[in-house]
Amino acid sequence: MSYWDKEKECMPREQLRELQLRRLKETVYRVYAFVPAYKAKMDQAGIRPDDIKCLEDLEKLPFTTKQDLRDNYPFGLFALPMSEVVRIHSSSGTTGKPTVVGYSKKDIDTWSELMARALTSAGATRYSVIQNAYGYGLFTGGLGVHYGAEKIGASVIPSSGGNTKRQIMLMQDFGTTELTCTPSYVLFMYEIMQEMGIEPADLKLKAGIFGAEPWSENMRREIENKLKIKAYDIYGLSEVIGPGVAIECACKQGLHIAEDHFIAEVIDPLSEKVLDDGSQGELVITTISKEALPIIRYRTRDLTALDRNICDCGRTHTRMRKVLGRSDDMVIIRGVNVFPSMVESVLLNIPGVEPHYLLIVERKGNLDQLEVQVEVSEKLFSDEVRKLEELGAVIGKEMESALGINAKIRLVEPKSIQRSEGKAKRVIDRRNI
Ligand code: DLL
Repeated sequence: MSYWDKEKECMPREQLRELQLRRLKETVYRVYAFVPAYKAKMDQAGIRPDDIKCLEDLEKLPFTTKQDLRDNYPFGLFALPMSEVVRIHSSSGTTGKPTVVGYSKKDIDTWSELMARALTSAGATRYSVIQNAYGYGLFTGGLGVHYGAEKIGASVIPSSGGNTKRQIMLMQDFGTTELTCTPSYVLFMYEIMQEMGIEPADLKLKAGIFGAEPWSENMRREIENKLKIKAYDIYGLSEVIGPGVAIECACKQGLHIAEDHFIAEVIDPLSEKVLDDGSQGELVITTISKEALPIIRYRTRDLTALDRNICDCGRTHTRMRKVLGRSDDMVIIRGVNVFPSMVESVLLNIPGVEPHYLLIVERKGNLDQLEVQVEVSEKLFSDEVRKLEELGAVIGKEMESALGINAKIRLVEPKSIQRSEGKAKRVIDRRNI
């Protein structure tokens, strides 16, 4: 087992809770004093900073949502003057104004530390050659990973997203040992490798640190088998800091949340009540060390469950289950909640099915219909129609028994579904148009 900062990562829980409480109190005082929008919300809820006396008091504080960030666009939630802000990132968002986040010098240090921990947890060292194919720019993936990789002293290749043939050439020529990108992008890279006649065994690649979008255990198996590497899940979001909020260790039994910097809760998204550990709900995060943009009880919209048991790796930080999906990506088909990752899990258990799929939702009359487009292997596609029909029927049946929904299955030609160099788009919802 390798740790970047064993003292912090394996800190006894009592000590960790003390640290969290101290930092939480400081954060609440700071936002109350310096961010008018937080003061207004707390005043409205009748809470004063002094009311936070123990960690359980966190529940008394109001939630923060993406809407709050939008309402205070661009810098209204910053707790520092712009002269102290050294970096601005932003996430595009599909509708409306982007979400803007800011960092002080210390925030950048914290973030780099967290990314150093994350990369070390996935086995990277100063001898690693890390190819960072997360997009550089306003997206937090590129620069977030970059600073952490430099911090551990690895050799970083800032390849950013795209230009896939060049990515593969770099991997070959520079001897990349760790690859960082989205899970959908690594699968696309694999296809191009095949076209170029390059076998994973020809490469030095040992591990990948994949995140920024949901991916199932079956997808992990697919990536590990195809690329012959270990695939680790990394989680994060711009509003909280970026990548590095949570990372898997070698045990791969959930992602350790960096609890010396964040407090995690899981709530029922409807009643907004805090749920017990182990129950699935929406992840809510409070930052307790951020300076420029502290955020209180941020509703991530990501669905997961928490496990506070100490992990076999020795880390004491709470683990979150692999994210099932974002509530925004959930489609409700005739009353059944369906996440793309659930469909993915079913599909990837069926031989002949490729890990490329798309969910299309339409409303016909008053009825919602789900079509799942699935790519099949080259071999199968050129086979008899009867075989394809049989496969379609098998997928339909598996989907019905696993998810309880009746979907139209459309088998499509290999490589016909659009590939992604960043976050994959898995759902097209035509109901709103
Ligand atoms: O995606 C930060 C990041 C970059 C994470 C690189 C990991 C690696 P945003 O663009 O703000 O930030 O998007 C955050 O992406 O709320 C989740 O819905 C989703 N997400 C991020 N990591 C995972 C993951 C970055 N490992 C949003 N599994 C989050 C599932 C993830 N979903």
